[in-house]
Amino acid sequence: MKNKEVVKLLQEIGQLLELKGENPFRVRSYEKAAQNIAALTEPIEKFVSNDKLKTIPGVGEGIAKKIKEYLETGKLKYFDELKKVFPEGLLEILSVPGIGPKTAKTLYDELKIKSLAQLEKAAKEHRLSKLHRLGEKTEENILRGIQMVRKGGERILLSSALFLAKPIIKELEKCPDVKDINLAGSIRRKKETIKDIDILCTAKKSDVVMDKFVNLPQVKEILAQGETKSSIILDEDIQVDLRVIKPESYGAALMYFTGSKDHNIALRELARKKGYKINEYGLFKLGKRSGRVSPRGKGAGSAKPVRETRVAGGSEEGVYKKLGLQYIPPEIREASGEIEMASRNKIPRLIAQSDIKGDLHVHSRYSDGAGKLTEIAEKEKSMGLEWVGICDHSQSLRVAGGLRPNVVYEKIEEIKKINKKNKNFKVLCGMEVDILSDGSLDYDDELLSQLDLVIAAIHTGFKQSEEQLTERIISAMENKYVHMIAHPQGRLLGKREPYALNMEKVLKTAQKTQTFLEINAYPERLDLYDIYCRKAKERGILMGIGTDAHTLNQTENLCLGVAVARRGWLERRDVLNTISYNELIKTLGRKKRNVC
Ligand code: DGT
Ligand code: CA
Repeated sequence: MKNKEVVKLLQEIGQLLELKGENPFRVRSYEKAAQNIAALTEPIEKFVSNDKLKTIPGVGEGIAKKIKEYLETGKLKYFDELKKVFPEGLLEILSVPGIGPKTAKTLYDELKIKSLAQLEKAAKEHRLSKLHRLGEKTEENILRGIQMVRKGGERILLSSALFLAKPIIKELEKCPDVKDINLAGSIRRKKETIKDIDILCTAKKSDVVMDKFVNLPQVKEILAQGETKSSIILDEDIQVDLRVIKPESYGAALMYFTGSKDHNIALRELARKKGYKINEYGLFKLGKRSGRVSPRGKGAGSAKPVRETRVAGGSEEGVYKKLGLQYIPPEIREASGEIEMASRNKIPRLIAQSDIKGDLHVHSRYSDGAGKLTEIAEKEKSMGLEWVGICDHSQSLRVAGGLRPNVVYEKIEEIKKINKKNKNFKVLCGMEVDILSDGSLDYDDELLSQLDLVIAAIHTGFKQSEEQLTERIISAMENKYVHMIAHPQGRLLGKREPYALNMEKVLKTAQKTQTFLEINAYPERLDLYDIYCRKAKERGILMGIGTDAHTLNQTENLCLGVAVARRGWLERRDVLNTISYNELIKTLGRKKRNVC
């Protein structure tokens, strides 16, 4: 699968074109194509073989041809020619968040900076801050950006990791020797980025499973093949570790390798206080007369062997229970109060995928999405949902096909007709309205009042001060027609830090104005993030999951939103997507009635 390579190629072409001063629409189409390919749930090669490349938004005739050439020959003449115009190393510099083509050019012209290492050196020596236009703050941001690029290279998005892991699990499950199998580590906890994929299983004969594992077609390199652990590198340069565990230890091992490390440390401490020992082999009662003598176990400073008896280990539930704890779902095993809550039986029933009835944020062909309204409705319906909020971009976001007011009215009419025809599925006419630099909205109240769903978002002016950005969001929330703030923190994982916001103020205003906050489930965003979801919940703020889908397949990313919600301890009642269409309409009307 070459999705990652193609994304990088298109992003780099976009950057070089921007540097050349090309038409911004052309630049944007490369960016958009790259973004949409990054979020694909299928290999790009499949789109080529099925002749479906042009169904991906942003991929027109020209880009499709380039992708084909690259996949067929491993090279792209157009890109090679384009690169010749610029110094080598420039692309590396452009990958640093906050360094756009203009800054890169200044750095080259004035300081002869041609590589990441030279850039880092210059920033550390404060040579950047002396340049015209670049202040100390930019210099700090650049240093942070360099770290992000380096870190970003080591970790992959949760969606990509799941995409790579699922077929491996499926293949191994087919092995008749395999009994239990599960993901562990950060991918099981659904962290937003993943370093490596951890898999655990039980098997009658470990060598058969290990053989199958290291011979999977997607394996690029075998790092190790052993009886209990094997490690491979996939074509995408991601490491996968498989451990074969004895059935009596499977639960304990799953807990240990799921982590988090801090959760494990806290559990170990609790176990110790209760007279147990916990490790990846099981939970053992210490000091009893009966039982085995620990092979390694000698009490600290004592010459007497410590006797230990296994009291649990086969299942996670069994281990938690013996420790006097309620079962703790993997997503909240982060040592953030879950153990104490579990000891008091206070772990809530977290929201589940099966609770979801709709998606609040999908783009259609009206702006920069690929699907027609009816196609989106059909797709969502086929996933068992009951409603969808179709929120296209507003007029000032021209590069993303923002809608002029008269077109919004056309969309309203079309949706009315669709809803009339459909009894069991409803489309909400929504818009993702830009919060402009001065905090005003991109449409007037008259138009906003006609919409079923208004989500407001910042797409420009990220470099404003914390005060300005916070004020922009606050003033949007103070508009009685704004239901929800989309991707409130504006980060792009591995590419752009969240913009400077005073989150306490944002949460306080959301609570006061009864504005909802989005959990944007676009793989690169996952924004609002878990810790703020939890804070929002504590304030009684309702959250809404939006996939921000630009293609039909991207609507399947709802599961990522559910993952973030679970990591944020959210329950069904905290999330708008779990209510029926009629309840939703009522809930959306509440702000207008109560607050403003
Ligand atoms: P990652 O791979 O960086 O995305 O995050 P994890 O959490 O998957 O970390 P990884 O793969 O290094 O280790 C998997 C799990 O193994 C981790 O979540 C907890 C457990 N673990 C690893 N090292 C230690 C350790 O030193 N002490 C304890 N108690 N547990 C550990
Ligand atoms: Ca891991």
